[in-house]
Amino acid sequence: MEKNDFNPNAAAVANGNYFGMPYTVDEASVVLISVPWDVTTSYSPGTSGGPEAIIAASPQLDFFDFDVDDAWKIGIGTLPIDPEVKFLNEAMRPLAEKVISHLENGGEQSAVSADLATVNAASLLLNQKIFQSAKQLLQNGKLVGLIGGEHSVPLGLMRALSERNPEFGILHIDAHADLRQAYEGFTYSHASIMYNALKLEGVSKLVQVAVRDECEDEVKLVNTDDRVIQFDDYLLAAAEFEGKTWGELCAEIVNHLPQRVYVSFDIDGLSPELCPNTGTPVPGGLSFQKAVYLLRQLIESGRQIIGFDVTEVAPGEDEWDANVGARIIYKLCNLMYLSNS
Ligand SMILES: [Mn+2]
Repeated sequence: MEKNDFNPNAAAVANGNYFGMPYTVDEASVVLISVPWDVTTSYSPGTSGGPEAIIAASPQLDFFDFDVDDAWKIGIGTLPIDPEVKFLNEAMRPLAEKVISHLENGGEQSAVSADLATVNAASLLLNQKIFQSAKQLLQNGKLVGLIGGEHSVPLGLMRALSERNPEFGILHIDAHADLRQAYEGFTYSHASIMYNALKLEGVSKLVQVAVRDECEDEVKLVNTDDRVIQFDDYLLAAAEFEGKTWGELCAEIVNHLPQRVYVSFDIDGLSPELCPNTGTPVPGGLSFQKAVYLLRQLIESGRQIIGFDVTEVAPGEDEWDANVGARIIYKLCNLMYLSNS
């Protein structure tokens, strides 16, 4: 794919597309779905502004990729933000806030059950919309990435992939295990995405990296479900303090994954200075270089990235969070393309 009038060495133009890419969705090989949604965010909202902040910040990236030749020619397309999703998010957020503050003040869940039911129905509708968009794009031969929003949003994409892939693993980079069976009454909570993902038929493995904040029930699930392998942040740090290299640890992580891999990248898996405005920051976590090295090793091993999400990027007063998010997204787009060609 070539665009004769596009100069990848010049400053990119802000044109509403991720990275200022000059491709339509039809022309693109990789298509990004934006999901401005932060309804169930419990601590600090703002991730619904993630996609627009990343689109605004991303044209400043250079197109050269250290792993993929002529990366800009891959064709990364931007599916326009669905205004109905934005509207639904704005309508549901106040209801969800009411529920969250009621429960956090010790109130009974039964007193807010009507509001909870409304929010859960809206989340279900969102999941169905994302599923339909993703299914259509996959049918058209596109590779799909999804940009949140909070971490509840990729379930529809995972479901669309599950229909086409009888067996795949999830590489899950996150400060949290996200294995709660509903959180604060929200069936499709940001804290439940992997609990819900494990119910999809295609998901044969869940490998978690950099987790450092989880509840007893989540640990119990990790210890009892053979499909779940957790490389928690303390275990990773201790191994390195005692002489193991990050390269050796990445080989162990990758070895647990099947051939086909979905990457679910919650930005708070990184060290919090790389995502200071994210909804639920936690000390510790991966450096940018460690995360990129892990993704590179995944591809080096011959595994195929069948889809990905990057979630929980929230804009702050400057572009920093969005800048970091954009770089992770560009790397994932390029490695996904490489692993499928
Ligand atoms: Mn998460």
